[in-house]
Amino acid sequence: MLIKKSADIKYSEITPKNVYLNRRDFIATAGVAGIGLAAAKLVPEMLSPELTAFGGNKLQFNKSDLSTMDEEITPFKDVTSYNNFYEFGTKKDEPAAKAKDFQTSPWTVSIGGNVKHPQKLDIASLMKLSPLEERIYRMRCVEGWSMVIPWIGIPLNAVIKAVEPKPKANFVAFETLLDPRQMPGQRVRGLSWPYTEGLRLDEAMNPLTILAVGLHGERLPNQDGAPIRLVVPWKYGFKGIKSIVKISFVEKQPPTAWNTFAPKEYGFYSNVNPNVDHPRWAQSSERRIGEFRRRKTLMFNGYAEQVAQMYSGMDLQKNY
Ligand SMILES: Nc1nc2c(c(=O)[nH]1)N[C@H]1C(S)=C(S)[C@@H](COP(=O)(O)O)O[C@H]1N2
Ligand SMILES: [Mo]
Repeated sequence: MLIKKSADIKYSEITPKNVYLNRRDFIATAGVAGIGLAAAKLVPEMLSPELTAFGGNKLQFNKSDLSTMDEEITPFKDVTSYNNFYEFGTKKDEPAAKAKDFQTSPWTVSIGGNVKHPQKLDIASLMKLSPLEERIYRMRCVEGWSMVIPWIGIPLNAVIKAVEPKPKANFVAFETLLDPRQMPGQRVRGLSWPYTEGLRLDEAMNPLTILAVGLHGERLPNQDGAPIRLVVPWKYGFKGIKSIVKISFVEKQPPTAWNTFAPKEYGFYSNVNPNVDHPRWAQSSERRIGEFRRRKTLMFNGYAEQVAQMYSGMDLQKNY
């Protein structure tokens, strides 16, 4: 399947059953915008993606029981204004400012390598692989700050089951879009572009691992990795690669952006671990965005019960 112009995409493709515009919202705003109510009732199926902006970016989703429920959610404002997305600059406020016009539609993710069914999927087809779920997760950046984010997405294992990995698929490699024209950070020296990340197949299959397409009830803002990004809550934030265009199933541990840049500082696994310090700073505590006190960082970011068994027998001082 080739990348189609948005005008060629049928509504059935861009809007699967489990994720469509919140119709009540659409009708309400359509009224305000001066579009007749009768027409609004008839035409949502025929709207172009541009027009759907009237209805906002609301997503329909189920609430997952894998959510972390006992912590205060970080406000939308903070989640969307304090970002790391080096393609749009290295300062925390740059992605929000510089990714404003980033084109995320149409968008295709190619999935291949050692799989029985390689494919190129648009975002809508990817979302159709599984009902959208909200997953509230603690997120911990290697720099020492953390947030609690209500992500919306699908389990990565739904994608993996659909493409059926072959026996040689031991790792999953991810790539961000390479487009220096749109991404000013890719025009300067730093990380090697495109940004890459990787997981072991069992980590990718873990029920906690999701591909996110939204947060706080809405489609992902560009600065948070639109239209689709990885979320692995027991690993440092940089494993959560943004704006993914390629997923490949490979035999050997794939190169990853930060590990290639500074292998002594950022390992392949990068599991949140208060007992393994970064060479230049401790990892034993963190500051939740919006708070001043420091919290103790938890082993596997508090998700040990769900993930620790994947690393039993591994030396986590060596495999940081
Ligand atoms: N493509 C890409 N993905 C990326 C990054 C990046 O610079 N480029 N930064 C990572 C880092 S260091 C973090 S902490 C998280 C931040 O995600 P957020 O801005 O949505 O909180 O994105 C990760 N994903
Ligand atoms: Mo990070």
